[in-house]
Amino acid sequence: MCTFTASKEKKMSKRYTITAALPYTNGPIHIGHLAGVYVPADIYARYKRLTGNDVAFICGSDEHGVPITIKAKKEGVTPQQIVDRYHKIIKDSFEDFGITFDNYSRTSAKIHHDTASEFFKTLYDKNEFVEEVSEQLYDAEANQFLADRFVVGTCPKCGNEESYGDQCENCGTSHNATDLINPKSAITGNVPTLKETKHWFLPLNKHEQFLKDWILEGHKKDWKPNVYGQVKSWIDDGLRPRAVTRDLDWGIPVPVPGGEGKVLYVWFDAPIGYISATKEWAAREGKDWEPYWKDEDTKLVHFIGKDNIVFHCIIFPAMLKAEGSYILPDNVPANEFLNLEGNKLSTSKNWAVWLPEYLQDFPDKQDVLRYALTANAPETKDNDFTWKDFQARNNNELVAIFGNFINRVVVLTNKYYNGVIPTPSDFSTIDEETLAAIKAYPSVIESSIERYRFREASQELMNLARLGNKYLADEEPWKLVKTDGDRTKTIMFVALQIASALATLSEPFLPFTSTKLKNILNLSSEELQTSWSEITSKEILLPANHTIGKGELLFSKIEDSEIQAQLDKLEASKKANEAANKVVEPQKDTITFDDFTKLDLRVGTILEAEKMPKAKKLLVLKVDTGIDVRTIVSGIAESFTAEEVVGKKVTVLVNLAPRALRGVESEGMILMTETPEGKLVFVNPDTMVSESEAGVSNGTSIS
Ligand code: B3M
Ligand code: ZN
Repeated sequence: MCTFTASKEKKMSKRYTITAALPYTNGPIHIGHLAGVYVPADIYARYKRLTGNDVAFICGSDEHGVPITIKAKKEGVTPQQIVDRYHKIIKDSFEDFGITFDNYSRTSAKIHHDTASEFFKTLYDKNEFVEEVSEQLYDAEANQFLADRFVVGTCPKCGNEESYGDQCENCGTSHNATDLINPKSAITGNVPTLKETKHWFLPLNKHEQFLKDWILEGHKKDWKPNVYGQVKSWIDDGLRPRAVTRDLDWGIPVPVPGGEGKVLYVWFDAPIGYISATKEWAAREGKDWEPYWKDEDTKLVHFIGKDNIVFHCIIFPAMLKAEGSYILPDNVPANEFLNLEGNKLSTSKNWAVWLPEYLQDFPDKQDVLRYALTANAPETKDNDFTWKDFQARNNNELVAIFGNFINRVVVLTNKYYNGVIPTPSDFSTIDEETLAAIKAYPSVIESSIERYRFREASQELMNLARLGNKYLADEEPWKLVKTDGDRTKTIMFVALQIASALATLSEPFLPFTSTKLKNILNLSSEELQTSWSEITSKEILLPANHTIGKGELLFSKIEDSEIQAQLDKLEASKKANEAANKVVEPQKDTITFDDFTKLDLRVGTILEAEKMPKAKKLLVLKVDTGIDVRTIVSGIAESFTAEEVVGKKVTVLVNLAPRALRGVESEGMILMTETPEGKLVFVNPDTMVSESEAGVSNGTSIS
């Protein structure tokens, strides 16, 4: 549908290469990814197509890198199995969610390996790398170098104790693994040693002046302050050479002499993935890929999250500049982070709303999530997603404003005129004003989108629906229909023009709704569709005598119970996490086997028991140990009464030195242990399972 409306655009078409960060293929997509990257990128791409531009919207799976190797190790499968699994899950969920990539590729594809290798070789041949043998962190036990996420330590910049080797997720700083304070291997937990190895470095220092001129001078005004600020602080700190190769076995082999057994750093190959995915798409479409990356008239825009800023604004541009034949990004509108119900989103803690699960729970509500995430997008600061807000955005805005307006227009048109749009008579001042207001919306929304303010843009769209509701509420056609047929026709005609504009303007934000609405308004032919710019230029959007379809609800209310079910799911994740992270009292010092054999443990039977006078905790027991009957004073009176212990079989330590308690000599000890809930129980010989059955011994074993 977007293609034929686009063809009607008179405006000069421009070429756009729009990229969205390639997700790591070690888990599904969650709402943080959607809000930060994919929803704004899709709004932008749809809008650019709709306004008649030539768009390549590019993404794909980032299938190299340590996170994937770690996941594979954890599951005992190969990295290829991991990426095959998640590539499919991610790709399918993007499609179901209506993200309109022109190509969703993957970095394990041959075209990508070839493109990245060639890129590396070009820089190598141009002497753009510095080759250096240096000492890198090494885990002797795991027999491997510790690059990137294989090493964890304290961030030299912010003090976060869980920084990765290449980047701190807390402050976003990107560093060399050897910069970490107190590094530890993520594989064995060992303190790494240093070992010499050769790598190729991209001398970022060499590109410092160019980066200063291009970004600090050239993009001060048009780049978002959060992006500009991060880049500036990086450059101000001074740029250093960055290793772009790694001693790992999963990745693209280093294609030059001496590169055997080494691979390209994932952040070297991944952004080249945008180029290979464009090539793959162009080949499929019978197009030439090069103008999309090499023509100065092409506008290149990278949509990313804030943790990717340095790679897209400093390292990748330095690579492109060094190569020499590529254009540079026009803008990198990175978003901040989205939190969930007040806590950081976390894959490992399962604190997330996963897209595949969302699509299962709310199969026809893609637009609701798109809208909730856009209206509350973390554009200038971190933001919080709450299920209550999600519900409110749906019930109070999509249902009560947008849906309600369309429903009233469609129901009344069907009721009064059998669905045939009436011919208006003279327009009143309010009609004229309303029709003029509609014409202003495309440029109002456009201005927000051009500044990457998608929240604002989505609110302007909602304002048009608000305007429609207010118009109907003020003009009250349902009252006038009894007294003034002509006036009613004019009102309904004007209201239908608003509905038609909403059908077009909602497309980038609410694509499923837009399609539904076009169907309801019966806008199947190209003639009847209004393009973005025609909303402003055309006198009339929906002509009289056109017959619209029957009503169909665009949105439906989300009930409290549905929200509660989602909150319960999160609560369950929290509980599971707490259980997994429960701090257990550290065990006592290790004893030797000899120590253990000194214990003489016997099975005994309690023959008599009585409370020790004036002692809360003590019972005085007579125990038959099999060798004798002896007195044992035991501190169990708070857990058991004297009556309930008589007759019990117990485990007795019989060679403990006798000691007097409150004047009674105790000649041994009854073994007790605690359940995980902290309840005291006997180590009961009758119910004891064998060690092999139990997996672990509960602290005593009787030989
Ligand atoms: N895969 C990082 C991420 O998922 C990385 C982006 C690559 S874009 C070239 O956050
Ligand atoms: Zn940090």
